[in-house]
Amino acid sequence: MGFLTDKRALITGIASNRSIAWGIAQAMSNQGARLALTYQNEKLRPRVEKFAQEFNAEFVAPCDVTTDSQIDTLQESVQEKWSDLDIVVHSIAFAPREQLEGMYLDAVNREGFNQAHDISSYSFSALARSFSPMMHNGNGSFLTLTYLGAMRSMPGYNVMGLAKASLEANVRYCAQSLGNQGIRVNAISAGPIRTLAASGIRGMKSMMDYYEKMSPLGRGVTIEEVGNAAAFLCSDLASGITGEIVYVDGGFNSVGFSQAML
Ligand code: NAD
Ligand code: 0WE
Repeated sequence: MGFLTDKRALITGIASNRSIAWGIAQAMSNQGARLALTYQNEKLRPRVEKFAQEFNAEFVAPCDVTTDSQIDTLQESVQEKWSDLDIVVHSIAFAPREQLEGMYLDAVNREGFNQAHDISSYSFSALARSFSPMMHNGNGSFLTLTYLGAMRSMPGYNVMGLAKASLEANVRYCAQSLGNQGIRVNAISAGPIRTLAASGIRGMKSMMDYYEKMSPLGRGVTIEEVGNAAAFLCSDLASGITGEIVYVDGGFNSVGFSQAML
């Protein structure tokens, strides 16, 4: 018997078997959760359908979070299939690629700013508003994924850092909004992991090397480790935790300087 036995979890953001959402789906499934997976577009559909089979997920459904009607349609199909819901995982971020290069002030513009904030932060509120009424049994849980670039400036992360700062505030405001219904809202701030979203980023190799040297654990973190923390945070074991940003980063954020750098 896992600690998520019979919990129904809706998981967004799987694009490959390296996706953080894939690690979360696996960990939740290992703990006995019942899964539903969403895919962003038709290109990703066959892949997500294959993963759904592997995780024994009960259904898959499309959801591009830039469109209100797709969120509404997703809510209707989850309502129809399950009627109750326990867990929603938001593992979605996007900024136009040219925003993630060079100096922040050279890259940022109104459209890039708006798109990053819309997809990476607003969409979390939209899902919280849409799915919280389905969390009937008084211990529902929302989870999103953030990055240290919300708190510290990082070369190239640029407008995504502002969007993640907004997302982290979003976690606290959603926690306030939903607390009286017993619904908890948290985020995991993960260390850098080689996923599609981290591919083709200039300087990623040196950032990962520095991170391995600086973090107390002396290594990177895996999607399995993020998945396990996610499973815990969305379980009744974490019933006292809400509005929180939990770092799963090998301790990198806690360090000023490391022995290995001397
Ligand atoms: P990924 O590329 O596997 O996942 C990103 C997902 O976002 C994809 O599944 C994509 O389909 C989805 N997405 C983008 N735009 C969307 C839209 N309009 N509608 C619906 N879905 C959309 O990469 P990942 O690293 O697993 O990213 C997942 C989350 O983890 C993101 O929020 C990311 O910021 C966060 N994160 C990643 C790292 C890292 O180093 N990889 C570190 C900390 C936090
Ligand atoms: O949140 C992220 C990346 C999110 C992301 C990635 C892409 C690549 C493809 C958002 N939008 C896009 N748009 C694309 O067109 N991470 C935490 C991973 C990441 O991205 C960085 C990092 C790290 C770490 C960008 C610069 C510096 C560090």
